[in-house]
Amino acid sequence: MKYAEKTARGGLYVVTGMEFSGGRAYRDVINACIEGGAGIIQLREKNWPVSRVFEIGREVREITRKRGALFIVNDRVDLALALEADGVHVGQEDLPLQAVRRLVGSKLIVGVSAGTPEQALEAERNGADYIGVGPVFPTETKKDARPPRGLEILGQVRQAVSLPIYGIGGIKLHNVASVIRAGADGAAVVSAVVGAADIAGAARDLVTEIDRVKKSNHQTANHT
Ligand code: TZP
Ligand code: MG
Repeated sequence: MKYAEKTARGGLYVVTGMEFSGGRAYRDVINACIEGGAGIIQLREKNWPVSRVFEIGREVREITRKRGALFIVNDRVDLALALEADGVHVGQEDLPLQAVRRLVGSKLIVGVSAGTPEQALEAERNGADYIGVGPVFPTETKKDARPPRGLEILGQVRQAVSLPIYGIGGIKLHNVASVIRAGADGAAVVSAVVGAADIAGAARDLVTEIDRVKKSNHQTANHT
């Protein structure tokens, strides 16, 4: 697949966190996410030794390649390259985007977390491919998360950049519609999918809801 074809365009983006998956095998969790319609899988295991993340990453690479989902590695450019991932995701406290770009060229998708429209704009100017915006709602998953920024931040970032935007933080089936209506192209979730009893079903419900709102946004846009 050429780089140009590998872009993050929105939809459901699942971020891993195996502590939420109740001991289920990584392979089964990833397969179920993709089965349910997740287009992007991010490998994010903050507390594991890199060697273990690498081992699991090889499995995730194999499954995502076979099934046509994008594979993004959190934080670590070296791991992303070593695993032949499709991309890497960096936050404001990771390696700066310009340094990441120098290392990966146009070979990898680079996603950046932004908590303000200014950070999002800077990321766009420096060559990010998509922006993760949050935390939108309160989350138990990221212990060091900043206070929730609410739906307003999505509208502000939407105004500031034209890149695809993914809302993240506390997104569930009952509030995902509001995230898309506020300006996000997609939703990034951990617990709503990885922690669900029926992972594929939870992913499918979120995808259906995202698609439904996008369709109605599109129709509204065409009639104004
Ligand atoms: N970054 C901002 S909030 C968050 C991350 C990784 C965690 C999101 O997890 P959940 O379970 O979807 O609230
Ligand atoms: Mg990070």
